[in-house]
Formats: sequence, structure tokens, C-alpha cells
Amino acid sequence: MNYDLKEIFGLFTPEGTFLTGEPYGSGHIHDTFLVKTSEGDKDDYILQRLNNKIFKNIPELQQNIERVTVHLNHKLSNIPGSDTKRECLTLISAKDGKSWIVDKDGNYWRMYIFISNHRSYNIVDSTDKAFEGGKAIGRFQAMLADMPGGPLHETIPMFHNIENRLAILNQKITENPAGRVADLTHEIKEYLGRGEEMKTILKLGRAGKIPSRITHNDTKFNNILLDENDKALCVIDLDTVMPGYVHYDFGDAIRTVTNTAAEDEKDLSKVEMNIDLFESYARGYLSEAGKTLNETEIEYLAFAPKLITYTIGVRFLTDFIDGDNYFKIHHPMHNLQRTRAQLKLVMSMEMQYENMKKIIKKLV
Ligand code: ADP
Ligand code: GN1
Ligand code: MG
Repeated sequence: MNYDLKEIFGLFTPEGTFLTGEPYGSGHIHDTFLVKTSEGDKDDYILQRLNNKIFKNIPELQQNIERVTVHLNHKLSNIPGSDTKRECLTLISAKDGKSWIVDKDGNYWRMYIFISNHRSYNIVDSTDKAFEGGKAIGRFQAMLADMPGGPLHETIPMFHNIENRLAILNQKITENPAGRVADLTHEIKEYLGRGEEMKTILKLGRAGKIPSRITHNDTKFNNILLDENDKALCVIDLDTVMPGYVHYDFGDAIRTVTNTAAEDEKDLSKVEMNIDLFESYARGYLSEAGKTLNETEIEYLAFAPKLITYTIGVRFLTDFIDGDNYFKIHHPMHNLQRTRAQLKLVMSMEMQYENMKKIIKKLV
């Protein structure tokens, strides 16, 4: 799809002049473009066509992001030497004062300042980077803990609720809309067989043993930007910031930080959880957020990566069975490849689970 990015850019109130607009990044949800401006001393911008099939209420989504970015900006402004334009996202208002626009074809768009000189990684190759990622998420949760104004909107209801995700998977298996179920006996058996254990965090929540907090809910490593020295810079992709359990953020970060291969690696022998990267991320995370967590939250941190890797795997499998309607795919088998790679990663975590528990105990 070709969009007139210059015209859309013109509906916002940026400082610079449109020079070029190109597709940017490797997100699975929105269409993201980098807009460069012609003045050397003005910011560049990220322009996003929002996926309103997935986020059904854009005004509520944007209201959440406005609240979160204003709060983070305020917190950072009080820290001497902080660079708010790079350490948190900054929304650019549209000419009508809103933080999004609807174009003439009914597409929703928003614009952020482009975070300059950042580094973004899909695969983590050093314990230092893992540690920095942990610090970034720990600090993010800590800074949002006292955000005023009541609960955020649930932008995608029951997002990480595994009972809900399994119910949808079972429904799609029954409906078999794309005729793919017959070839998936192994994957379906492996995923459904682990279902009961995965309800642990929901049960702890219902029993009042772990509190609902403000969490990010999409902490894969390419949503954590590092600076030019590979130090924690900014947590981006705030669409799913809403009430959740800390395990969701810890788990999703470990899913991506510790994987020795890509999320969609075809050669499953390459997919393993690296325990040194686990330890470094956990160390960074606990150094920022450790004091705020209760005993049960800490006890179940080691379980969280299994849960979230499994949950994302269930979602890839569901989307494959459904005929690929949710995640962006780059080839017909993409969601199946992702499903298999996540399962392999869960298995690697299962084998190292005792060790993961020991490491968390040692760190607190
Ligand atoms: P998606 O939900 O599709 O993943 P994101 O909001 O994560 O969308 O954006 C996609 C990618 O664009 C990110 O992974 C990152 O590389 C880049 N990106 C997004 N916002 C910014 C920003 N403000 N500055 C620099 N890069 C950004
Ligand atoms: C999506 O938006 P992005 O690409 O960072 C998805 C996450 C999945 C992830 C898997 C809103 O993340 O939940 O974990 O893909 N985001 C949404 O890579 O569904
Ligand atoms: Mg993203």
C-alpha cells in the first residue's frame, strides 16, 4: 500500500520540513515509517499507521499513551542531565490538537519524535546488553508505579490471559477455517498438553498473592532501545501498557533476550535459552525493581519466561490455524515457523528451570 506520507505529515505540527519517508523497523503490528526532515538541526519523526483491527478503540489507546508519556516525561525532567526527547517517547499533536489523525481513506495515524542515535537488537549477543535491558524495564515499571489518574484502558482485553488464549485456540481448532489443522497434530498436542501448568500466574492473581500493576506487556527486546554505547535508553511501543502482572514483562523480555536464535528461526537446533543472558537480565531488572516486588512475585519470576514464550507460541499457532489474520507474515509458513521456534524455546527453558530458580534466589 502506498501512502502520501508528506500529506499525512502535514496534518501534524512537527518543527521540520518533510524530506523523505521510508518503512522502518520490524514490528509485527503497525505500519511504521521514518520521516526525515530537511533541516539538519530539527528532529526526524516516526509516523505510524495504526492497526485498528487489533486496537479497536484508537482514542482510548492514544489517551493511555498520552498519560504514560506525560508522566514519564515529568519524572525524567526532574532527573538532572536527562534527555527527555531520547529517554521517553514524545507524541506530536495533530493540527486539531488530538494525538492522532484519520486520513481521507479512514486510516489512523500518529507521530512521535524519532529517537536519534539509538541501537535496536532482535538478538542479544552480550550479557551487558541483557543487563541494560533488565534495567530499562525495571526502571520503566518503577517510574509508572505512581502514575495518577486511575487505571489505564485495557487496549486489548485479556491480552496475556492464557485461559482466554487457550479458549480461542480450541475454538479455532474446531472451526479449522484455513484447513490446516490436520497437519498440526504434533504442535497442537505439545501446546495443549502444557495448558494446565500455564494457569499458575492467573491463579496466584485471583488468590490475591500477586498484585495487578502497570506493566508494558510487550517487552520484546526490540522495544527497548539502547544508546550509542549500548546503555539502556528508552522503552518504546506503549500500545499495551495497562494493568498486568510483572511476570508478563519479565517473561517476554527473557523470551527474546535469552534466545540464541531469532523468534522465527527455522533450524530448531539453534534455538536455546542462554542461561548467562537470563542471569544478566534478571540482575539488571532486580537492581531497579527488586525492592518493590513481594515474595510471591519474586518466587514466580523464573516461571514467567515459560508462560510468556508459551503464550506467544499459542498465539502464533492460533493465527496460523486462522489463516494469518493477526501478525504480519513474510512468507506462508511464517507463523508455523514462529510456533515451532517458541515451542523449542519453552522446552529449553523447561530443561534449565531449576537453574533459573536458583539464580533468582541468589540475586535477591
Ligand atoms: P509495532 O507495534 O508494530 O512493533 P513499534 O511501535 O514497536 O510498532 O514500532 C516499530 C519499530 O519502529 C520499533 O521496533 C522501532 O525500531 C521503531 N520505532 C518506533 N518508535 C520509534 C521512535 N520514537 N524512535 C525510533 N524508533 C522507533
Ligand atoms: C507483537 O508490536 P510488536 O511487534 O512489538 C505483539 C506482541 C507479541 C510480538 C511477538 C499488540 O509485538 O504481543 O509478543 O508481536 N503485539 C501485539 O513478536 O499483539
Ligand atoms: Mg514493537
